[in-house]
Amino acid sequence: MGIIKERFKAKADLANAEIKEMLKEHGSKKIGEVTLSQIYQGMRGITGLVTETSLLDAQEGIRFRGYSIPELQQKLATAPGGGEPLPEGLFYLMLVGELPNEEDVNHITSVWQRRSHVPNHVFATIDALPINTHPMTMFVTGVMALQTESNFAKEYAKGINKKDYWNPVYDDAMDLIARLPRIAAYIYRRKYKNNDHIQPNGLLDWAGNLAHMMGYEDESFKELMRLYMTIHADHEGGNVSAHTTHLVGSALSDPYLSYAAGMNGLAGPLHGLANQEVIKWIFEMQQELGTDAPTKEQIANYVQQTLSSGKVVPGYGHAVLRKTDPRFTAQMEFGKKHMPDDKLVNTVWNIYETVPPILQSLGKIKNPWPNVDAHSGALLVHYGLVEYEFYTVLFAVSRALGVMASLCWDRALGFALERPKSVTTESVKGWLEGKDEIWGD
Ligand code: HAX
Repeated sequence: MGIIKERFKAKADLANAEIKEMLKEHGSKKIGEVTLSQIYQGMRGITGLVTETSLLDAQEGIRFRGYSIPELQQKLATAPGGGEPLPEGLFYLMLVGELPNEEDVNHITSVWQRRSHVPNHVFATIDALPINTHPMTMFVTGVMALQTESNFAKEYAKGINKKDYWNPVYDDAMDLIARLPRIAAYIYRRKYKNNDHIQPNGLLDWAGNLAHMMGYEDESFKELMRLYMTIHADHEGGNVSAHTTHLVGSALSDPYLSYAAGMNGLAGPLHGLANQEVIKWIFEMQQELGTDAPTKEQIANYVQQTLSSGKVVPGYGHAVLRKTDPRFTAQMEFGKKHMPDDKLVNTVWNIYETVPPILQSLGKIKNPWPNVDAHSGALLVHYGLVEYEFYTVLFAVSRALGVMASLCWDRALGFALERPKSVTTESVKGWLEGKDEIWGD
């Protein structure tokens, strides 16, 4: 057994015993109440699942195993001469539950390099799609084609003891993460660079190699990719991509199927696709106003126009957060360090000063502050990555770290098939009239 697999298994065994004990003693304790509004309005605030890898605080933002983003920037290993954390370190932290040392991080880099081979039929499947296919469709199609490689599916077909599910799921998780940069870069080069593909560089770290295969050799772009892959990885368990991966995995669909399902959710404009929508919205604003440096007053008018045409302002608002997203702040800091005079980046900062009071004045928006997607595109455009339809693919590569670490935990802890109760409005009316026998199971 590999060293990281062994450490994970030891941690999971301990956690399993602890949870069993906890449930024996406290299993019948109530954790909250559910209102009628909550079941009609997206289940906001209902505590309904366990995700070990990270926890979101509405005021503070995300913490990965207790560590905030600035703390991770201090504590995780960087590339030689670099300043941003290597996402390999975050993955180790989410999986094992402890901060890795530099050797652990290097070990994951080399494991992922070793496991990164993508079979040819995956590229052939992507090639079969018309060139105007959205990159997220190509990406999920590529992942589905890769499902032929699932260890879990093969072991299940042979007949595996349920105590051992975690083991091939772990291997699938590692293989899948290792292979995603190659698939993402292949799509990028196919769609936007005339099929001029770039071979992986076996000496580079996971995010650095992604940048290289996409054709971006600037060291500060590689640093951006390391930061980007770290901050987009996980946002506790209830968001659409994480929850979907967990839900589909609970049916014992293998990690490839579960991850592909989750990424179909990430491709929605209220979730991960918001990163492309932000840049599209800013480009449209620039075009309409005839300037690449709109004033705050011009921005305010454009925001009002967006709202009055019944659209959302992309990159603003959140279902859980109630403050500026620390993932936005981390990107802002990166912008201040690497490109303080970039016009588009400055426009993003001017939007940040303009939008919140306008959204607040509407009186209905619970969080007028920017989320992660409000900033990412402008940094990418700075380096020439202007093909904004591709942005959600980068998000998806990063999100694999969180959802795959969580899926390992789901199977190691033996989590059950997820199957909440649903009701009809007719049954709700009956319940309101006191006929509670309608709540069958
Ligand atoms: N612009 C305009 N209206 C907004 C808004 C925004 N940015 N954010 C929320 N609202 C509206 C909602 O549409 C809702 O309107 P109705 O009552 O008319 O339906 C009202 O304000 C209350 O919404 P809320 O309770 O504050 O927010 P929700 O939890 O329902 O939704 C969303 C959270 C993120 C979906 C929402 O804020 C939104 O649509 N934002 C823009 C899209 C976006 O940036 N998505 C990315 C979110 C982060 C993420 O997942 N990244 O991957």
